[in-house]
Amino acid sequence: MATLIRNGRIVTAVDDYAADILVDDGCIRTIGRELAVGGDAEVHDASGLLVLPGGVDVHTHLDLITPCARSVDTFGSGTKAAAFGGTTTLVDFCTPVAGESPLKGLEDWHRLSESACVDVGAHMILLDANPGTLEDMKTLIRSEGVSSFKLFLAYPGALMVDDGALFKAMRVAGANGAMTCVHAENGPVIQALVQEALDQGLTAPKYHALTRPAILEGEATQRAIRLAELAATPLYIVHLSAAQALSAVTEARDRGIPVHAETCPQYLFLTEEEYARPGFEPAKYVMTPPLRDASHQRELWRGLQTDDLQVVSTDHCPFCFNEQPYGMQFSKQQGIDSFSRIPNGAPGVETRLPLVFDGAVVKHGMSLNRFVEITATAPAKLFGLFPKKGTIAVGSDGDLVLFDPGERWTVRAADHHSRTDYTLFEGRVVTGRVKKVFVRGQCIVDGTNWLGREGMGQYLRRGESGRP
Ligand code: DUC
Ligand code: ZN
Ligand code: ZN
Repeated sequence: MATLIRNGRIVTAVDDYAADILVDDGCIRTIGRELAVGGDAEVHDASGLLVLPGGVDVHTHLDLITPCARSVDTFGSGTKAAAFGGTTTLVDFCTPVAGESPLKGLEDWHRLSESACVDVGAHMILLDANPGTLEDMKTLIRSEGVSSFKLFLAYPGALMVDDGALFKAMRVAGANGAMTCVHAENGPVIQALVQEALDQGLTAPKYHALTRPAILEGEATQRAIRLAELAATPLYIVHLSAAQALSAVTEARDRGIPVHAETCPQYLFLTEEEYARPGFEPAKYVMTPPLRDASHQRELWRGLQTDDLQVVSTDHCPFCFNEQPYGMQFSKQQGIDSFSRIPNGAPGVETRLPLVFDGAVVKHGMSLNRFVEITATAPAKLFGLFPKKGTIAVGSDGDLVLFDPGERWTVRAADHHSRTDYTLFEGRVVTGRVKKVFVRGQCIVDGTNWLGREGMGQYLRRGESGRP
């Protein structure tokens, strides 16, 4: 069935104009004035609303299973939350079991992701760079549509790789059209600081932040950039939170090195003051990297304006604050006696678009085009999804968001669709609200009504990554 969206103000990363959009068979067929359609088309009036490309969030951890904890959103619940927040494409991190082939990890990820309500692609996390793993990288790029890999410079003994392994993986990625994503923190030094704190009996959640200082994010970011430069590969720094890390990225970009970076709403809107909340409540804000002081925030906003930062994604990695209803495995309460056992991560997939609109466009005067670029177009381009995703153009998927730029509303966890029992932004009043969401022409969100279904999301085989 065809879908016609009438009378909207279409905003892409480069355009801003009034027109109708006709979507047929999942794709945008025609864009024009006063389009005529047959009586069987579904017609939506977008008068007074912005028509945006569906949001693209390239950093989520749905149904993440680790030896200690499991993220609480399934692909069904997490993608439904994403849809209500105007995000119609996710690239989720596939985390293989240590010692197992990444190909086996992807098989398991596919099984879990069958319940997705919006379209999803996968990045692959690499836990080593053994000859077999390096071969698997090529298979993943060529045959599975996985064109990006994440490696950790943090978490020794669990996820961390050494510099040699990172360099080997970078070389394979660079030679085969893939992006290397890096979690940039100096793991061994953090480990020493954590041990020092624990030895002194300092176990409260705030010590999570105090043992992961910004300087160690800056150091690891600088190191990753230098290695990428030598390996001649595009690099993407995930969840950048610190001014020192941003200045390393800026310096490299100024020299023409293909370094890219994302930040996340939590780093743009929240500060380390959250760790002074009473009792165990700061555990809600235990994420990695941790929240920083306001001076970092100012730099991040500058970076978004100047394109030193290209993307705002969420790092949606949700755990419940309370043990119930899902059990301890899904809960922050595991760390009640020690910050070192609090699962790292927070929810955010449902609030990204409105929060960034409010912060960037309403409060920082960012153009609507740049807002679309950092939330949809740039991530789609960098990760091999453009122009199928990330824009409104003839031939692109009919993934569209009708957005009211003037509606003021209050963020409440009780209204959310994630299985998490809290939001980082409880009580925050924002301007700008998602009204309707379409995936490949099908209206799946209409105000507060859910019209989508689990399993309707498609797997996204991605093309070459790393080209802006
Ligand atoms: N890194 C992530 O990307 N997400 C959750 C925790 C972490 O360390
Ligand atoms: Zn990370
Ligand atoms: Zn993450």
